[in-house]
Order: sequence, then C-alpha cells, then structure tokens
Amino acid sequence: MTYLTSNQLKQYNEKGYLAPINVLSKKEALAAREEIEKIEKEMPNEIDKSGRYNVHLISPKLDSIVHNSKILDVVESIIGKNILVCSSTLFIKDPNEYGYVSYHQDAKYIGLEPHNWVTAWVALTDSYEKNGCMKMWPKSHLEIKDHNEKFDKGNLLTRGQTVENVPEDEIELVELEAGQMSLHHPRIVHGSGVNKSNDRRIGFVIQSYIGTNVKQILGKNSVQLARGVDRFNYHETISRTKNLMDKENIALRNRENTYLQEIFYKGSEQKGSY
Ligand SMILES: O=C(O)CCC(=O)C(=O)O
Repeated sequence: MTYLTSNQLKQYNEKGYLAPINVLSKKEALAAREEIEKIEKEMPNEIDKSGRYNVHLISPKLDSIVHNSKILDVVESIIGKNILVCSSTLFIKDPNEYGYVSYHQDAKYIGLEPHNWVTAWVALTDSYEKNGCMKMWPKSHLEIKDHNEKFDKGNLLTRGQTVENVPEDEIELVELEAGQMSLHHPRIVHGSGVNKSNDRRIGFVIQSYIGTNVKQILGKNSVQLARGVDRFNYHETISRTKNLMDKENIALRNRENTYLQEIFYKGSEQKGSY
C-alpha cells in the first residue's frame, strides 16, 4: 500500500492538484497505447473524437489501469476507502492537429455531488509543454467560477466551457513521463494547449473516482466498484471487461456513452468533440 504522505496530501488540498505520481512502467504505458491503437484500427469510428469515452469497458489494458492498486491507494488517501469508478475519457491530441482544452472546472458540468471525487490523468505518452500537457491554476479550486460557452472546432470540450481571465503568470504546467499521473480536484481550473510535436499526446483520464456517497444529479452514470463497499447504492453497477472489443461490452459502452452525452450536453445546443 502506498498512500499519499501528509505533505503530498497538503499539496493536493492547498493547490488542488498533485503530480507527478509514478504508477505504470513505461512498458505498461506503451502496451496500453498499443491496445488503444489496435482498437482505433479495427473500430475506426468507435473511438475517434466524440467516441473516446469509456474505452476501459472494451480494453482489458485500460481496465487494469482503472483498477490498478497503486492508483487506488493514492485515490483512497483523498476520497476514502469506498471507491467507485464513474467513467473514463481518452484525451488524444494528434501531432500538428489543432486541438486544445479551454480553461474549465470539471465540477461545473459533470453533475457529481458532493465533490468527494478526484480525477486521475494517466500519461500513456510523455506529456510536456510542446505537445500540449495539462496546465493548472493552483488554488482555483476554492470556489466555482463563471464559465462562458465558447464553442470552437479545435476545443476538445463538448461546449467550449471557458473560465475567462485566468492569470497566465500563476499557471503551472503538469509535465509527465509516460506511466506517471496527475490527480486533480473537481473544482480546479485547468486546460491544455495544442500539440506542436511530431507524436501523439495520449492522456487516459479516469473521470472520475467517486466516493460511494456521490450522486449524479444531471442524469445517470453506471459505476464499477473499485475498492471497499457501496452502502449507498446510488448507481447501477456494471461488470469489468475480460476480452478486447467484446460484443456485449461494446453495447454496454455505447449505452454508457449515451448517458454521458446527455449529461455533457444538458442545457446546451452546442456539440463539440468530447
Ligand atoms: O487532456 C487534456 O488536455 C485535458 C484533460 C481534462 O480537461 C481533464 O482531464 O479534466
């Protein structure tokens, strides 16, 4: 068991994020990337742009990351020992593709209440300034801020949700090597720039690990029990995948993705990539 130290926890609570944390070997990160690329090749329409949710439901390698005990130990330090997995998103930026993520707070539109949850961003490739790594506004997690919907083709967010006037001089880059992860608070303001490198930037984002006391107030989400017991039973439980691109799991994933789209687009006419 490798829980967070009190210093790491202090940093998470004060700044609203923590990084880097070593969780996978480079070989494991590469194997996950290769499995994603196999799925992309065999099911090209399923996991492009708008379809990059919940790939862990059809990929045993991503499933094993979601249920990785190193990640869960760290998550337990933040949200307690009863942990559910809500959903996941692959944030892939292809080289020289115009794709960025505007500054936003996840808690503003994800519908998970109370905020006893944390997002794990696992780097499956190196992630650094030139290829559009995550950028955090430390201490911005103390309050929910106003967002404008600035829909833009290059914005990877569904509705172009944007917090304006972010002080760039306070922004911290989250540079990670493949196999490392960052953790971020539901309310931290974060975003990322364009990939100007010659390789893909792949972040596998468990979005999110939630305490069993957390409800989905904008729609529904099914969950997997990752650790502990669920005495609240607020959500339908779904099983883990054993086989790559299993037919039943493809259908399950499609259903879950429909639920997510309903949550993300609630109250909006706009439809973006993610
Ligand atoms: O991967 C990115 O660049 C952005 C990811 C993000 O917004 C998130 O994980 O909440």
